[in-house]
Amino acid sequence: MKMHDFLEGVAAKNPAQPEFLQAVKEVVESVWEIYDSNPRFKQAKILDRIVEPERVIMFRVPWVDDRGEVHVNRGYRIEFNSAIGPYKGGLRFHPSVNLSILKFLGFEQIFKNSLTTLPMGGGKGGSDFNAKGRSDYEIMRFCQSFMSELFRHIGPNTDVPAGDIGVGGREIGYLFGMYKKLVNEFTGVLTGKGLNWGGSLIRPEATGFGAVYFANSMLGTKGEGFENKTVLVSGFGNVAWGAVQKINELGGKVVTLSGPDGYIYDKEGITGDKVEFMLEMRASNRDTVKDYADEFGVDFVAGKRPWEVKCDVAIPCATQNELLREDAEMLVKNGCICVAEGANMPCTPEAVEVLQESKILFAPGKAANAGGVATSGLEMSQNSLRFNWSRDEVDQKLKVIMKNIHDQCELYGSKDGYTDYVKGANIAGFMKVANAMLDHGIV
Ligand code: NDP
Ligand code: 2IT
Repeated sequence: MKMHDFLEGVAAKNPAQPEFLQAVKEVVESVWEIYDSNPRFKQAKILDRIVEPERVIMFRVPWVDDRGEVHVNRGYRIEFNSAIGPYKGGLRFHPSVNLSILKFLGFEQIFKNSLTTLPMGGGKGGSDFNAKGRSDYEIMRFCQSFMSELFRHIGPNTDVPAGDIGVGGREIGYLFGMYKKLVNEFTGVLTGKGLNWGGSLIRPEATGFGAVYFANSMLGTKGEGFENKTVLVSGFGNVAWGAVQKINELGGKVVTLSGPDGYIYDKEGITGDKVEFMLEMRASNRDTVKDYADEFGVDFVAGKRPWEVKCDVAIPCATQNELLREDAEMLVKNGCICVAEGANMPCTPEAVEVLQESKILFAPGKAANAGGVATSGLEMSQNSLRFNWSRDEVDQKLKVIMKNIHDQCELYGSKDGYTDYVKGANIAGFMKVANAMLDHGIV
């Protein structure tokens, strides 16, 4: 079979799932040559099986708001692949959530988790719940209702959810409380937990830290580092917050953040109290980054993304498809030398093409943002050991994992002096899962 025919088949089977098909196409293009030349993979139809989730769960989430009105949201859990470990991946609460977005995220998670070297399968879940303007009690009641169905599908050795957009420490707390009540067990069934009840040090910062460690390794291949670099960050959530801290620590200067309302430009750099203010913005449920401009008297550009600002490095940390072809062209024109995806699939395929053709350093999310789930894996290890590692121990392990992922990308993606991190990450992630699937027979 030709690759084109295979992709046509997946598209015909999954109509109206553009994000999922986008993610599948990228992986299949990277691994096709290896797949096609391996009779064992083909005979076992590994690719046909890997693009089909093992299980998709969809459920009703009814809840009552503070005024007594009843709302009904839709809940999901995609249990995509358990070849190398229990399903593992975040929960996203955002009004844009649908089956296509969660299947894309679950699919990416398979290869990302494989790259971490830890025993975790791939999964993702969430709901189209909109937290904007909601009170803490409303968020709590929603989380409780969501878990009152999800609990029967998950478990510390079955499926271990965590946070993603709209799900941070507060939401994980409400979800965990309900799980514990229903199952009557205290286990590490969720990651991103509070430090007093099984959480790991560094987990809140881990995705952003990991992305910056990864970008630092990329820069290192050119004899560069973050020192005195001007950096664009998008988003203002969990990942952006961790990235800003680590860039500051390594001597870089972050000059932008963004939200659904536009972006802020802070030419002095986002440091000190301004970094802490990001947490307030995220917790306010107001969903506007303009609050930062109002608080600190910096520029706010309504309705735009930050990619027009001159920079050395860009780390998109908001959401999928937020950096388009014309943005990539602008970055290259302005002298940007490195783009590392903190979010999942923030760059469109056209943007990736521009960046790679310009031979600037580009890393896909499944490699660059794997530090979050890797540290979730470390949280699971600590829970199993019934022990807590120090901040430094976790950070050291995270550094080693990110370095290892960088090495794997180089191993499988380097050719003629240029590293194609997309190809490298996809092949390295795929091989381990595909071989495990072969070992398990046709199941
Ligand atoms: P948060 O909810 O903490 O922050 C998300 C940020 O992105 C907010 O600024 C949010 O604004 C913005 N955003 C979300 N959707 C949109 C949209 N449709 N248009 C514009 N802005 C949007 O989430 P995280 O920081 O956890 O996640 C950010 C990205 O990183 C996501 O792609 C996620 O999948 C990825 N990621 C997260 C990991 C984690 O451990 N948390 C690990 C690896 C990757 P708003 O709230 O207004 O939508
Ligand atoms: O996209 C991701 O890797 C996450 N949202 C983190 C998943 C996890 O299980 O920690």
